[in-house]
Amino acid sequence: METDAKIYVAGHRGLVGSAIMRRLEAAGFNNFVVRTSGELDLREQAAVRAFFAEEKPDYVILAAAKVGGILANDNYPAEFIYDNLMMEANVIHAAWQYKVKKLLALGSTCIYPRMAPQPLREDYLLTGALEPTNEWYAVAKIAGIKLCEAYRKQYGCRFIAAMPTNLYGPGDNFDLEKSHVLPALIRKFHDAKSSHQPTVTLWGTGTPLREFLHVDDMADASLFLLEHYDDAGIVNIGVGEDISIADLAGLVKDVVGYKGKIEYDTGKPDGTPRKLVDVSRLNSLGWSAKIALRDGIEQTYQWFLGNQSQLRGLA
Ligand code: GFB
Repeated sequence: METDAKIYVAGHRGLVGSAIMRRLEAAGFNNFVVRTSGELDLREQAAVRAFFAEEKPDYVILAAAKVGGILANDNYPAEFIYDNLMMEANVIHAAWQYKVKKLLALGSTCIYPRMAPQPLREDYLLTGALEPTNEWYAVAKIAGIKLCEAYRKQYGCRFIAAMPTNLYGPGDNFDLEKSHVLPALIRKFHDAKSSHQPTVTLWGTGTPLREFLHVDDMADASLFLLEHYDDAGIVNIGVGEDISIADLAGLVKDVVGYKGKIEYDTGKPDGTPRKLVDVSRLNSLGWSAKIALRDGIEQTYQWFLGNQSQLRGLA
């Protein structure tokens, strides 16, 4: 990729998009085109086409999405399927129409069947029933994968799709109802420590296992794939190991320095028991994650402390 190539990062202010902007700038890229969701609603087909006609980007990274944790997915199914379907269809179609050189679409490991064998290999896609709490988001993300494959098959588009595991890091959403588990744990333990609360309540049973990839590793993998991968098959992005929610809570509690007790609201859903991805395809291409979980949590907590005024999701 030429350093002066025009790169459109859709979702440039989100958790992943902002990390990708940092990584591309660090690599010397200097020609970006970005739009906030207020400036360009990616659900509006005409607006997306007009944007592509005007800007004609060389590369597109589709990091814009309607995202959220297990409760948000369960409570807002129509928004999760409609918004994500419309954004993907509009951006991918316009990328073909305006001859984008390469496009990277980002999905999620929730696309895999709830009870698929672990670790999850890319070829397990569509081999079984989805996890009920996020099947709407998953179907939308699977559609994004199929859009990339179809435009490659029919038009020869160099559109690739990557499936990251659960992500965390600076720029995350800390809203306690809509966020993912790791930022929720940071906020809950921090608030309980600051206000001397004796207990912190977490959701579910604490027994599910989750894999966590720092968003800076995700951004590095995204640039790696843009430069070195050009095929129809999806590529998992992960660290290759997972941790129980209970053990993760213990880790975050220790990093934050909270001394109280943890209890579980089993009225809240656990979601899929496990979703550890097989990262051998990406590793064989020459990339592997570098940021250890405890280091990543410590770095994220320091960022959380230093950015209280601009945190997303703090009421
Ligand atoms: O991160 P999370 O919301 O989403 O939940 P998923 C992970 C696990 O943490 C679940 C538990 O078992 C939750 O019950 N958990 C415990 C909590 N306490 C909390 C809490 O305070 N907040 C949250 N959010 N969880 C998402 C999908 O699934 O994974 C999305 O719904 C997306 O579509 C994302 O794919 C990556 O990992 O279960």
